[in-house]
Amino acid sequence: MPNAQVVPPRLSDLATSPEPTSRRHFLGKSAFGFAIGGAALTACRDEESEPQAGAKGDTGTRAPLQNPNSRLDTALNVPHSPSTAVPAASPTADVPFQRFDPTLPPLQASRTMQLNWRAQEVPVRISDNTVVAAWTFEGNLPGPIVHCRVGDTINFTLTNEGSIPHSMDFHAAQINPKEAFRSVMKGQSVSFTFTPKWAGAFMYHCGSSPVLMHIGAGMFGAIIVSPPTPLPAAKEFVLIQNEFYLGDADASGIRPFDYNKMLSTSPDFLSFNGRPMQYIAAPIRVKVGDRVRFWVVNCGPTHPCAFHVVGEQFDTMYLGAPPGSPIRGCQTWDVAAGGGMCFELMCDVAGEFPFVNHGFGHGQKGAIGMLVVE
Ligand SMILES: [Cu+2]
Repeated sequence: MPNAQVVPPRLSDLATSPEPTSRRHFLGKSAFGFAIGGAALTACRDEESEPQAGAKGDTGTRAPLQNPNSRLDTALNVPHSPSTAVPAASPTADVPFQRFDPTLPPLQASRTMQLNWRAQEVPVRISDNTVVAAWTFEGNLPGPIVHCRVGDTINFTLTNEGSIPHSMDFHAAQINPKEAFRSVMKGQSVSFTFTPKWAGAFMYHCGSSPVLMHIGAGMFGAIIVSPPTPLPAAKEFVLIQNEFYLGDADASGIRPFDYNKMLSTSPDFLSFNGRPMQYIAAPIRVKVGDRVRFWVVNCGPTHPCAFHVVGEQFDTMYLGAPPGSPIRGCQTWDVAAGGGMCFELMCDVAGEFPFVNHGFGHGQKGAIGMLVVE
């Protein structure tokens, strides 16, 4: 079921889970040698700010949703005041956790796609104890997964409902960025049309200045372009890696994104599809005999993703646009920040197979999930 409600992992629990038979424990103590816990997650736990009891409901006031670094956006040199212009946010208790469905959406029959999206600044729950003040496309982090074909016509319109300038940059487009990817102010829209020329897994993101802040605060996602001739039948999933650089929680328990931390390039958490370790709590499930195709897009904003599936090998990994340039028998491949690649494996062994960023300083901060083959 898409976006089914599940109990998300507490990031802090993963360091201390006492349950000897749980998947968390399996990951924490497994012989694979990538113990969850230890210094990295202890540091995360220490830095996490739990919502203060009573602080979010006693007065009935609603804290403004703001990223202090929004003032750094000078793309259009228009002064703005986040403290008055940003809409009020709900207390964190009102923000539900939703597992991000990794399933690649089916292709639509029409060869023309109309996308009317909104840039919105809204809180997003990334774990049961962390809500972030996200800047989003369509109210979620990542934005919607787009699936189209080479040669399709994509008519795109972005309407800015946020308080500061936003924009859209599709890596699948060949277009004059100065015109199409320009920033628009609150209440304004920008429209453009493009036709993907190459198959592959492509990033999209807000390109407003400073780009680091807009990507880092949640304005990113994936557009998957299938080749003209369909690839072999497979269970297809999209994994979008991102990093979180967070400040301390405000009175309502919402954590802003921290631009100086982004510049430092030492993230608090990473994730696949916007929720650290969500596919440990609710794994991706397939059957023995299934071919699995992972479209991995690394939205960064900074670090690479050394994509690997523990206990498996990729029989095919496409270095360029699928089905061209296949690499056979690959164990791990780096997906650069701003890049995307397509990995395939045959699930002919049953079991629980962790998929990870094998750069484990990042994997242990949340870029890890579980593929269950039944
Ligand atoms: Cu933006």
